[in-house]
Amino acid sequence: MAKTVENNYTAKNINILKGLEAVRKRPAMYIGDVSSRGLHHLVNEVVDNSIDEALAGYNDTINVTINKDGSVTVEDKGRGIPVDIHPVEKRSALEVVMTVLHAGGKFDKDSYKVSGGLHGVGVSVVNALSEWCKVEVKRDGEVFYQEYRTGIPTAPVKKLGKAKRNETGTVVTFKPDEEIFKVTKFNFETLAERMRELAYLNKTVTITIRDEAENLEEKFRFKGGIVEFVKYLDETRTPFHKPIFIEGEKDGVPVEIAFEYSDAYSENIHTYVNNINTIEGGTHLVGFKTALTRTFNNYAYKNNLIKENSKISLTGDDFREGLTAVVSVKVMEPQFEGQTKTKLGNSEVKSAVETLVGEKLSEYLEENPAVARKIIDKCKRAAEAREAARKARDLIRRKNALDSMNLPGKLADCSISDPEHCEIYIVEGDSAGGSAKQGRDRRFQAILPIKGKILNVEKAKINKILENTEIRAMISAIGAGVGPDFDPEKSRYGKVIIMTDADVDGSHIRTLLLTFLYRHMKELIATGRVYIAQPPLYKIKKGKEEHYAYDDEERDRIIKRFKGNGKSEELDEDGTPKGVTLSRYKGLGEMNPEQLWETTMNPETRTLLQVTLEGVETNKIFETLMGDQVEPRRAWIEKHAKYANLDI
Ligand code: 0RA
Repeated sequence: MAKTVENNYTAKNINILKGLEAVRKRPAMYIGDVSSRGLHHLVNEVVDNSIDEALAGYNDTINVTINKDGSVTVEDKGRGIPVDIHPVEKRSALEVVMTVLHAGGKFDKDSYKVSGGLHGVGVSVVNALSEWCKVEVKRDGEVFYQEYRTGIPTAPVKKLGKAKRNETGTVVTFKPDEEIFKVTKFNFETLAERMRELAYLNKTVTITIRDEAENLEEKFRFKGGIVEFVKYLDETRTPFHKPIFIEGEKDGVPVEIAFEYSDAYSENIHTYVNNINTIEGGTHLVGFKTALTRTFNNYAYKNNLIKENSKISLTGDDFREGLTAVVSVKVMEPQFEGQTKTKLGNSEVKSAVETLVGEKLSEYLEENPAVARKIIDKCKRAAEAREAARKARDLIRRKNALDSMNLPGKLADCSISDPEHCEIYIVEGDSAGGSAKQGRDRRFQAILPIKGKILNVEKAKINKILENTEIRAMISAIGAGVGPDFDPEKSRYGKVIIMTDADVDGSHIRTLLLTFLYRHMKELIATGRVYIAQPPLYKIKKGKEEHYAYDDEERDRIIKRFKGNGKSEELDEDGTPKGVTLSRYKGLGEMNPEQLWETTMNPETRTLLQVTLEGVETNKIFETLMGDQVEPRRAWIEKHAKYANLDI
């Protein structure tokens, strides 16, 4: 008998090792990637568990600390990970949760599980990808402890002593494994942005984030929840009423929505399912939009704000101009779909949101006629502007200028036509465009050179935008329409890659291009089709050996290695060891076609930065960087001086 148990135990251990090995072998399958994004995802994964405790009503405090040694600590006051001996596994539940894949351990069925997407993979994944990890649990009046190396326990769970009266909670500290991650340095701002968002979405929780190395700290607690979130998003705009707040539960779906209108032109809707930002939208968004259009239209007709015989008719787009909204729903078994698995598919959520918003918004409008009138006036103005924009588009379309039947002369198209396998490089300047045309693989890579600074679409009227030669070239090359007509599925390329010089001008041009795509082809970004090429910054040469460095850190590492090989400690004028030459690439034009292919365009060796709409700052960043007001722009650049290359 004892033998069987022992064998079982061994078999279980082997399975665990296999599980951990699978995670370490293919980390990207579990956390998306092993770049900075995946690294920060580790923290989110642990914090999600602490948030789950808050949603279950047991936790009001989360403290996140970036420690001096590069590890991160996440502390909460939840129930603590269970520690009782697991009846089947015959060992502490704590060890099971920390080492078995998907044992994330929501033993209670009625919690808001997070499935699909990148979230909800469980703390065991964080543990497996950490050089070391330590966890301390306060539960049942005692303190329990276990430690791991690359996910494997170094010893059984032990008791450290008594916990203070009634104190419970979990403290997880982990050091991401340098053998797995390309970058292991945590960025305070990146983490703070997500913590701020979580604090807005979960108004009962206080989240503190500290950086011990940089001596930074921020504390987030928003009693007003998403109402405060909307105000924060609209900080740079002038709303003309207090946020409208709708809350309730329909068919078992809790819904919370806050929104307001301002004098802005863009639409700014953020949707969440179980605290996950659903960038591609989905049924909750559709339900909200449908209810908004119908309710406002009904109210307007009933109150004679739109005449029966009026020439203008108000469409959904008109009711969303200048709208800032946060839609947050909780779904038991969410189905995530779409290119980036951030689109909610559950059909029952559409009707839940639609019904609730229909009811509550009608009530609100009846009770606040002055606000209702202001909003509808604004929508009427939007309809007029939309009509003017449509005319401008039609005028240009009649000349076939936006059509992919009429490809721009400067485009060097690729020979195959399956969009999934094709990519277009939008390249700054004719000379770099020339190198790219010669260096590319013409079967699947198209090149569109554009001239210098394109138009700043944040400041221009729609007819000016559509008359701009460079912008028209992009629209017809991509071939999926523009503005409200844009359809990402029609894109002639699966990847749209922006390739600019690694200098201030290049960064400006990249921002202008991104601003255009963000405002007029947003779904292209939301569906994960927009990328930024990463040309090297340096070439380091010693004898016949040649290396490229993509940032200063890598440059220093390579130089150090060369130094290690050399006998002399003497240095050249440029700080490199004797015989080593360092050259900085100022522009793409300085590379010959072979070098450009090898360093930046060859899919086997290049690094592409995918542009995402993650985080709530995107809209603000564009408004700040590209808008009219100089002062906020100066302040932003000053605050983000280090990241002024706009790594969105
Ligand atoms: C498994 C089950 C329960 C909670 C947790 C895990 C849990 C995990 C983490 C990770 C960080 N903080 C955490 N807090 C809790 C449910 C507990 C119960 O049923 O008592």
